[in-house]
Amino acid sequence: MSDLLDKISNCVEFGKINHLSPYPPEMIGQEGADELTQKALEDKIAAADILTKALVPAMERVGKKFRENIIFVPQVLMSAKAMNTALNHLKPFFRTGEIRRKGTFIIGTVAGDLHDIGKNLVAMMVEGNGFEVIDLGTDVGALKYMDALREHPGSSIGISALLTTTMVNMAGIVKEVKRNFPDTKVAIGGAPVNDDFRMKIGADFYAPDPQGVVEYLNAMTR
Ligand code: B1M
Repeated sequence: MSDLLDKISNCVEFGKINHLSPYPPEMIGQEGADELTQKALEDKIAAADILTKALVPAMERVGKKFRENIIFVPQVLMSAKAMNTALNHLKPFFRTGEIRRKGTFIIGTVAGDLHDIGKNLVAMMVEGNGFEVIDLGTDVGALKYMDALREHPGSSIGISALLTTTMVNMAGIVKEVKRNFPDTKVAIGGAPVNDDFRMKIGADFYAPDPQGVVEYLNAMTR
């Protein structure tokens, strides 16, 4: 069993989606996350084990390598694709409750801002670490966050900004969220923001990279 889980984990870490996928070149012709996850389920390996012993540790390794500049955005995207392919096989088990998410994370790019590459990376890494992710997209204001929080009570939220002209819009979102849902934890990130700004607007956490968000959310679920 652990051999199959190790193989799935490797496929996610190195971005091997399926048998036909030409990436990574050194794994050409090998089975990918798609076939191996299917095989694991047919071998009666618990879906929860596939998630917690193969996918989550793989995405953790990806997050750390990205943080240390060992890998870059394209490799993270391939890993996320492989992870999503595997997750598709696990979806029925989430629906039946056989496997549970660690929590729900609502993320968006702040109002006025259309940059979404960093936000998408954060969303993928958080999902790959076992959380449900509600991605509100770009140009997201306080109202959308409120609606999402009403629909998914108890969630944490994340706000991304890439412009010095839009980062200031985070303040209004944090204020409204804290006024209406005082227990909601708010994480912020993106190139122009830092921890000083986080303190100024009353958000709970600043992360410079996706792995930081994952570590924060994990710490809160313990
Ligand atoms: Co724009 N842009 N752009 N742009 N763009 C920047 C950000 C800019 C720095 C370029 C420059 O001038 N050198 C500059 C901002 C300057 C400033 O504010 N100080 C800029 C500008 C000015 C603009 C426009 C105003 C240009 C114009 O129209 N005159 C315009 C604004 C449009 C709008 O949003 N309203 C604009 C438009 C665009 C495109 C649409 C063309 C495109 C966006 C495409 C897209 O996202 N789908 C674009 C791009 C691609 C960039 C650059 C080149 C790359 C941004 C990016 O994706 N980086 C950027 C210059 C640069 O960075 N070299 C630039 C890769 C990404 C992985 O990094 O998003 O930082 P990043 O995310 C990181 C971390 O920040 C962190 O994790 C990620 C991974 O490490 N992170 C979080 C991000 N969100 C997080 C949230 C968290 C935690 C961590 O917790 C919740």
